[in-house]
Amino acid sequence: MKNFNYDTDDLIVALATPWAESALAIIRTTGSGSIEATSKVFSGRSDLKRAEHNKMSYGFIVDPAEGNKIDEVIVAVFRSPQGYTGQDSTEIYCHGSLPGIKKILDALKSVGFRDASPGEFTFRAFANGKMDLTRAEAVQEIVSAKSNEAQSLALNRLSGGIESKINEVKKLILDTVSAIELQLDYPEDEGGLSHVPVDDILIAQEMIQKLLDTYNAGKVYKDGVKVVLAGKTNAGKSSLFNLFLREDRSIVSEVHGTTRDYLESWISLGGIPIRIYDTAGIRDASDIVEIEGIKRTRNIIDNGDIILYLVDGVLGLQPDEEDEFRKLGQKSNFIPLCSKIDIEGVEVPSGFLGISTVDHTGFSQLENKLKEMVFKGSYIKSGEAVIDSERQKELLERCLTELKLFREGMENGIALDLVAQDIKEALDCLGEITGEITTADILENMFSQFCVGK
Ligand SMILES: Nc1nc2c(ncn2[C@@H]2O[C@H](COP(=O)(O)OP(=O)(O)OP(=O)(O)O)[C@@H](O)[C@H]2O)c(=O)[nH]1
Ligand SMILES: [Mg+2]
Repeated sequence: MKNFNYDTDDLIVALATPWAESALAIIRTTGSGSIEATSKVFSGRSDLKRAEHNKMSYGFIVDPAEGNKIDEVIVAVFRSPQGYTGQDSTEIYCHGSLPGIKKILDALKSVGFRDASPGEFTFRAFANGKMDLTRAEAVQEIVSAKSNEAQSLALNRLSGGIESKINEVKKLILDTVSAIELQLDYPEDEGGLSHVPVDDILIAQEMIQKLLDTYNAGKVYKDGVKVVLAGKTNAGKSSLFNLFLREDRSIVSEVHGTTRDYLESWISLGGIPIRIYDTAGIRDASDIVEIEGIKRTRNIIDNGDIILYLVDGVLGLQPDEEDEFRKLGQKSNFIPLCSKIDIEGVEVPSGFLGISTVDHTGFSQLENKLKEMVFKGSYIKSGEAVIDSERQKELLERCLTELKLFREGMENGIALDLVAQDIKEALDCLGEITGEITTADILENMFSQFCVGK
């Protein structure tokens, strides 16, 4: 941990709320001596230096040199080893004025604070043993969650859902490791290898596999699903895009080629964050702007998770789109839609889902079909520990491989000191997940993705 360039002893400060005009803003500080340092820029009825843990003090932030008032504030004090980081910390609740925030930050920097790097507060919490790595990862996930469900799943991880599952597995493996070590130390002991609880390893493997099975669903909640609206010009893509968003976001008109670039937006469908794209209608274009728009559209379609292909219900499938339609139809994540079915005489061809953006016919069926496709039947039960971090997934897979090697080794009568190596490596993988074993690179990579102030 020494090479990791986040110092854990100095005084850091950051704005924890967005850098924007608002009713209130929160500036947080941490580091040993941060309460004393904050008190140098605070003037109130009571002495901040003597404030108890978890207590609020009303007063003013003042310029430490001149003593001029900068803002009227409330300061919360958190004393080591309590509080988020485990170090002395303060939180300043001030007015959300940009010049005011800047003056407070400058005043704090003049008394010894420096700007915090991304994730530095959480890193200190981890370094001081306030949380393991799975919880630290969950902190950022909770901040960036894009749907109710994603937020709840992250909250479960933050409360230690993954950590406790990993610890259960770890306990099973540890029991086996101890039995092996005993056997290695006293090989003459009666009972021999029968003392090694190999069946526990089978249970551990099953538990890890169960956790791994939650990865895809977890990833869906975290990263969302890319849904692309595609089709010829005037098919009704932008109208449907607006219906999903429930706002007039994309321009709709009877002019062919209205949408020339793609638009994207986030929506939540039954808790699943969906990134939905409206695209330029596909046709033989001569205008260079439209040609570029269609090129981008094809790129978006190639990278989409689910394609909703609209065929104009009035015109039916056109000869010049048949190839495109057939090609896309080979993808498993393709939903053909027949638009404008409110218009008299429009008939929905077989295999198509009819939809109208005027009277919303077919819209809830479309939503259900999308949900079905996203989960392929594997819904997550609420309260279940779900992994969505690539890092955790890779480590669990490695752990599983090592356990398999260990069991094969035992079955094939490989020397005990050799199979012991496999099982210890499996244990190390679990240690890396929770952060007991870790390298500077892993930490740097993880915490640098955090927001400043977290
Ligand atoms: N009656 C009816 N008209 C629709 C429906 N959906 C779209 N329209 C009309 O069809 C025309 C084209 O709609 P858009 O949503 O702009 O079509 P688009 O596919 O985005 O077209 P481009 O941007 O040109 O590719 C507009 O005049 C819409 O009002 C529908 O469900 N029913
Ligand atoms: Mg459009």
